[in-house]
Amino acid sequence: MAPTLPAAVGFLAGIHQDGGRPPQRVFATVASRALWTQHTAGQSLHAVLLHSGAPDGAHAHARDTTLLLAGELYNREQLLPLLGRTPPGSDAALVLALFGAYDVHAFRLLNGRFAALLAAPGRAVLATDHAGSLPLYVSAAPGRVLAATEAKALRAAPPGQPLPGRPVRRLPGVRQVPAGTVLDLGVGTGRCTSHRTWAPPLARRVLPEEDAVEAVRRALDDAVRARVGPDVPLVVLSGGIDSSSVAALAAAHCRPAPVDTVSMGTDEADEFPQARVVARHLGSAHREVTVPTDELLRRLPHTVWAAECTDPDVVEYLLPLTALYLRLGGPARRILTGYGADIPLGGMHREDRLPALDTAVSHDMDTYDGLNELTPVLSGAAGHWSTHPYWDRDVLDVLVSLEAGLKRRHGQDKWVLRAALRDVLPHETVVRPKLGVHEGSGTTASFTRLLTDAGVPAGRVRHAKRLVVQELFDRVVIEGRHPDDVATGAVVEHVAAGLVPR
Ligand code: AMP
Ligand code: PCX
Ligand code: MG
Repeated sequence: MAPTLPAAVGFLAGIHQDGGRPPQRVFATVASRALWTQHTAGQSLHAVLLHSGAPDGAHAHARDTTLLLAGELYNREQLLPLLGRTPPGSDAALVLALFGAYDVHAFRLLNGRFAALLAAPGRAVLATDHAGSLPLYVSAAPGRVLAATEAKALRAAPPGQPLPGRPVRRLPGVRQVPAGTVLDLGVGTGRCTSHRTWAPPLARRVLPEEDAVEAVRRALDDAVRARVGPDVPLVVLSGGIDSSSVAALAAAHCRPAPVDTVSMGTDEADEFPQARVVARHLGSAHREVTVPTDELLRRLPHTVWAAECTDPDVVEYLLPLTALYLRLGGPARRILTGYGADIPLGGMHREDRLPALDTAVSHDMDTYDGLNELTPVLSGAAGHWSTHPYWDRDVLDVLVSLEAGLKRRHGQDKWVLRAALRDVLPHETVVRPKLGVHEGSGTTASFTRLLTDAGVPAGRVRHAKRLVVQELFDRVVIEGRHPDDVATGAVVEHVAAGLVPR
């Protein structure tokens, strides 16, 4: 039986021409670690793989080239015929074989959730999936390249040279490899060439309603099927159209076994009744988890530690999910979410004007990179593996490119998705407008109250949230402290005390 989790869920690796070794092996991801070293053609590769029992599937070797792959591919069947020989067993072997045939352009072929490092004589190739959904960080200087799936693993790296990519707060030598990008580095020279392998569609397609509905249904069904895995997965279910659609399609793929679903609420707010309607309709094995608000707020450091994100809005979206993952317990699970549907569909945009909707979609598709919203480390900090069907490459291509009038239609938001799933969900679920997870769980309200209780004026709450998140980032990423040792309350007090009156 294939394992539930990918062969590896993260790594730290160093390629050195002078016998050096990579620094810090600190990760938020909870997993077993496999260490290995390889010497080829005057350079050494030291790697730490984070895995769940079968690390050999995460690296592949051919002649003098080695590939490390964290994560997984979702279009293996499409790719296998390209190779025409004995099918490579693991995703890493498949990517290495494709690299042999296409070089860096192999990464244009992949639909997956992965970060990859390829070491060849004098050459280090780093690649992210189309969405950068598994973050990848790099630090390089002539003679050495360090790469890791968590920035904190590189926090003590010696100074690096300028590289393309996103700067990381207070880590001057470290860059985040952009989404859908391959960096091709000369290990000896430090010279770097960057190749973009995916970009969000800019054009919009005009389709008859039924064709759009069918395209969405087919793409989403394929994406869910590719992510279900060998065991029954767990779907994090709010009862909104996004996660309910994923749960319905996953349930269909698992039948006759019931799919597992879980809903999260707090002592202040929940959407349990709405989720229950869906769970009952699908016959899922459903669980409700109530996280007390003080525990929720104590998970702020864990959220920043896992996501390595300094955007306060995004941290607010991710906090309730992180708190839920940390409460799940039990063996490692494959978790499916509805996260990300609102970005290509303009679901957070609650008004009728189509130009404003497409402005929101275009803006969000221009700005997602580096936010780490989809990072598997959020669930990885609890030993689980999450995956998000709406950010499947093919689903995203379809959803982004539909003209805005298919997204907002007949007075409904996300109309095309609602229409695509109407035969497998209760009518009330199909038509229900929904709050975001940060609202439905009371997260935004309780974080705001924490700040106002500490004396932050209402008009400065947004600014204060930004400062709190930055300070948490400095404690748990830059200084490398464990989030259990960082008190949200103390950071809030510090920020509140430091706010200069306006
Ligand atoms: P949202 O778009 O705000 O519904 O949140 C993104 C995703 O997070 C949803 O599609 C669900 O998969 C998950 N989620 C949101 N709220 C909850 C909840 N209360 N319990 C469990 N999962 C949730
Ligand atoms: N979401 C959204 C994503 C939030 C917006 N992110 C962005 N613009 N990069 C979703 O699931 O699509 C909620 C809570 O809604 C998180
Ligand atoms: Mg949603």
